[in-house]
Amino acid sequence: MAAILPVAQRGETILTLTAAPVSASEFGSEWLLQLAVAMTATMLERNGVGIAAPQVYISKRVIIVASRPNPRYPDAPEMDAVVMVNPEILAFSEQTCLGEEGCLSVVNQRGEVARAQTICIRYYTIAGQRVETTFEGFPARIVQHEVDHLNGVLFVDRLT
Ligand code: K2U
Ligand code: ZN
Repeated sequence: MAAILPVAQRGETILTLTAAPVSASEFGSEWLLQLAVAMTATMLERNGVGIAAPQVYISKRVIIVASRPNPRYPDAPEMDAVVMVNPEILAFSEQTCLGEEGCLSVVNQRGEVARAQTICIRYYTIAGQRVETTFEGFPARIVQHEVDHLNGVLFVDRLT
C-alpha cells in the first residue's frame, strides 16, 4: 500500500521555493524510488494528471506526468506515468495555446493559461538515464505546469 502524502496548499512557503536538483548519488536509490511511488499514488488518489515533489513538501526537482482523457481534455492521450528527474525545458514553440488548468495545491480554482503548444525537454530517469524528447498539446501543458512548480510558480500566477 503506497503512502498517500499530504499536499501543500497555495500560501505555503514550500510552493514558492526553487527546488534543489537531485544529486548524482541519489539516482538508483531506494529513496528516489519510494519518492516516485508515493508521488504517483498521491497524484492518482487526487485524480491528478501530474504532480511535482514540492507539492508533497519535498523541495527536489522531481515531477510525474500522466496525461489521460478527462472532462476538460477528452482527446488527451492516455500515457503511462512518466517520472522526470531534473527536467529542463530546452525549447518552447513560438505557438502557444490557451487551456483550462487546475492544481492540486489550489483548490476550487481553475483558469485559462497560455502555454507553448510544443516543448523539447531533457530529463533523467530514476536510474539516471538521460532522455531528450518533445511533448505537444495537453502533455506539454502538464510538463510546463509541473516544471513551474519546481520554480515556485503556480498557474494562478500566470492568469492573464
Ligand atoms: O500539478 C498539479 O497540481 C496537478 C494538476 C496538473 C494539471 C496541470 C495543467 C492542466 C491540467 C492539470 C492536476 O492534474 S489538476 C486536476 C486536473 C486534471 C485534468 C484536467 C484539469 C485539471
Ligand atoms: Zn499544480
